[in-house]
Amino acid sequence: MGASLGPILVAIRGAARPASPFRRRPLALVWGARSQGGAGRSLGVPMPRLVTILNGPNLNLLGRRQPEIYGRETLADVERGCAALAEELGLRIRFLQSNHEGQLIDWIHEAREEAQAIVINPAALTHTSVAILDALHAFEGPVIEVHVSNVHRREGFRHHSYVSLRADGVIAGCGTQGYLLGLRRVATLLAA
Ligand code: DHK
Repeated sequence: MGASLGPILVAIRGAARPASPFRRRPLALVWGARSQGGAGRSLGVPMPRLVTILNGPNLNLLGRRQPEIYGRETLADVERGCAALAEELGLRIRFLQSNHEGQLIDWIHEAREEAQAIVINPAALTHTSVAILDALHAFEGPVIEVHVSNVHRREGFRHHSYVSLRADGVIAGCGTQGYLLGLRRVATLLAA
């Protein structure tokens, strides 16, 4: 039994429930670690679903730039809060930030392969990026758009969102709590 076969991924509960737009992929995966010292202990344990949380330009400065608009919580604070809530909800997160549109698109493509849902604050790219919209159209699971500030109470150019054409839900003006609300919504949609 010394051979290390690595994790085994097994799809379970495929088609029994009525069709939901978010059930095109298997509901859950079971992973069995015959290696990694697990000795099969995790066989049969459902692997938590992965939610990719994406942050666009300038959000690395959250908590320091325009705190009167975006608040004083940093992105690291937000990540910690999301990780704690995700655990409570039985989810995993991959939390990412980039100032570069192409990098965000690459991460959306990666999410196609590995994640069951996306929570995205595209920041200023919300209002300009058809490319991010197209990438999100290529993603099959739920997408929740988050804005820390109430974009509708701000300059006119922030009132239009390309991403909203794809998003299953939009949260704006709830501060950084919007990310947590987004995660909760994702959990609901994935369980529906
Ligand atoms: C963040 C930004 O950086 C702005 O460009 C958007 C969004 C709003 C937010 O509220 O999180 O217009």
